[in-house]
Amino acid sequence: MPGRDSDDLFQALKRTGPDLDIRVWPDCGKEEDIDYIIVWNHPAGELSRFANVKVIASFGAGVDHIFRDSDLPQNAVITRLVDEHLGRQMCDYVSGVILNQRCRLGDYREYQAATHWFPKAARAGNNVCLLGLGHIGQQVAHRLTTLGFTVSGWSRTAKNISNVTTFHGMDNLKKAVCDADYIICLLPLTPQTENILDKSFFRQLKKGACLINVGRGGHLDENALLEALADGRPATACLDVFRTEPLPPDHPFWRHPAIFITPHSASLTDISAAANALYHNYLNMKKGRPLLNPVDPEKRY
Ligand code: OXD
Repeated sequence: MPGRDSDDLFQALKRTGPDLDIRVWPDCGKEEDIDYIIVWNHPAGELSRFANVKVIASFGAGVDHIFRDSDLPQNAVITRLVDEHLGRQMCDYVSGVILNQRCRLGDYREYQAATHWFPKAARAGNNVCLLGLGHIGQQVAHRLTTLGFTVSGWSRTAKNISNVTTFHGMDNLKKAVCDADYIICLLPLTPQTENILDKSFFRQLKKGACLINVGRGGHLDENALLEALADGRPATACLDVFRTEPLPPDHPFWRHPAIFITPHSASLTDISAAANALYHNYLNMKKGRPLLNPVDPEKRY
């Protein structure tokens, strides 16, 4: 996990599994000793030297950072993190953003600065469309229906989720999003979903819609968004993920009045929950039991 302090994870893993022999990259000792690797944004080509690795475990829900590397060990299974904390935080974030917009809290912040007393009705629009109906997407859908929103969702393959109108396949993307007041991208980043939020996508949106991207920066065509905002489809965007992170200081998104930015913080991996899940899967591997949350290398999620 280059650039990231892995000491907290090291300590948490040691507490969870005191018997573990843990090496922290780049001090890995003998490469052939290593059978389980935990990664986040590793340098491409680095994993292929571990000939005995059986599991490559993502230190997060996404695995696109692993597939960026075309030189992965042949027989290793890739796993992703699935835990309640990640889903819960995402539900809080998305519902927070939507309710904030609906109650116009951003406007009132500005009025306050100008000592301006100006009550306005809450913003209309109750339709939310989720792009991506995996584990976290379904949790978010449930939260939003509980809050009284009308929720629809779009995914690659057909899904049946109570209280959610579902669509699937590229041919139905337009139908899924055309009535939405809020569009939330929670898709995995794969060759099929890269740049899915492009010019033609924005043309399908309702005027005044709000885009929330909590998937990956690679889903979004950044120039297309800037043009689309000028046309009001969408009228606002809340972005948590970017092609380059941290977002460079001179990037136009920082100062755009219709863009709200958060620093890839919508849902942060909880160290002790992650250590438990990683150790549990490590034991599964050691005991020859099925691994939890394996990734399909064809689908890449
Ligand atoms: C993740 C993330 O994939 O933090 O878990 O983006």
